[in-house]
Amino acid sequence: MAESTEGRGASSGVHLFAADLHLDGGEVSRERLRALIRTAHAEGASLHLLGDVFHYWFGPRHLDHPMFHRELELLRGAVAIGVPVLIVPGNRDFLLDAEFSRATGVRLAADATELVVGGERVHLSHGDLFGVADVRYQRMRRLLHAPVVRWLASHLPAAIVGALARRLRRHSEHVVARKDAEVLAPDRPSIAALFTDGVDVVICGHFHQARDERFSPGEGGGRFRVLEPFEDHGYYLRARDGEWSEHRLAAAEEAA
Ligand SMILES: [Mn+2]
Repeated sequence: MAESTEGRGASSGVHLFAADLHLDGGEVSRERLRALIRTAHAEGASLHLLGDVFHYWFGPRHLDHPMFHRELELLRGAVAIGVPVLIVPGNRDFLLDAEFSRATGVRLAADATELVVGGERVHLSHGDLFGVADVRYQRMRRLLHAPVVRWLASHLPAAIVGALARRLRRHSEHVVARKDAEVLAPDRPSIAALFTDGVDVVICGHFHQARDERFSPGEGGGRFRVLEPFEDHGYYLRARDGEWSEHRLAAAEEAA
């Protein structure tokens, strides 16, 4: 099981949030991760990565596979120089587990976690849990999150699990292509319920369509942000003492 970091970590300082890095072993995504870590280090910030950090992750055996060795080295290096890194696993990397944490020093959250930033309660998740209208997906998600799947993933030979992961990915792309936007839209009542419960800000990724919306008082009155996928232009959200700002690493890369 993922190590839970549930509970309200009250934290001061600078926080950077990014989602959907979709690291694929290629240089472009890896260099962008490097730039994000460099930025976090320069700002003395903690880094919160909201899922689909890896385009696919087929369990602890992936640690031995050369595909992500340099990415893992970058994450390990970040933690080693004092950048706290938290990952909330997404639908593509839900098999990230305690072995990954031990190997990298990255903290893992469960499905969702909460953080207090500048006095505000911030709810962090990948976002796939908000796709409740998607009954088939949620059924598949429950199946994939069963302990037996984790057990299998840590005991099957890497080649077999790798082939399974690739097949799953093809399946998921095939299914997503047929879905209409309505089904893929985040479920408002689920988010409003969090606001009603006292959450001030809900941040997620997953939907691949950026959004920044203030809910009405009748819907709990919080702020709902879907982050632009980091993989597009290196987008990240920055919070410092209640001040929020949006950035893109690509602009800095182009200026360099
Ligand atoms: Mn996703």
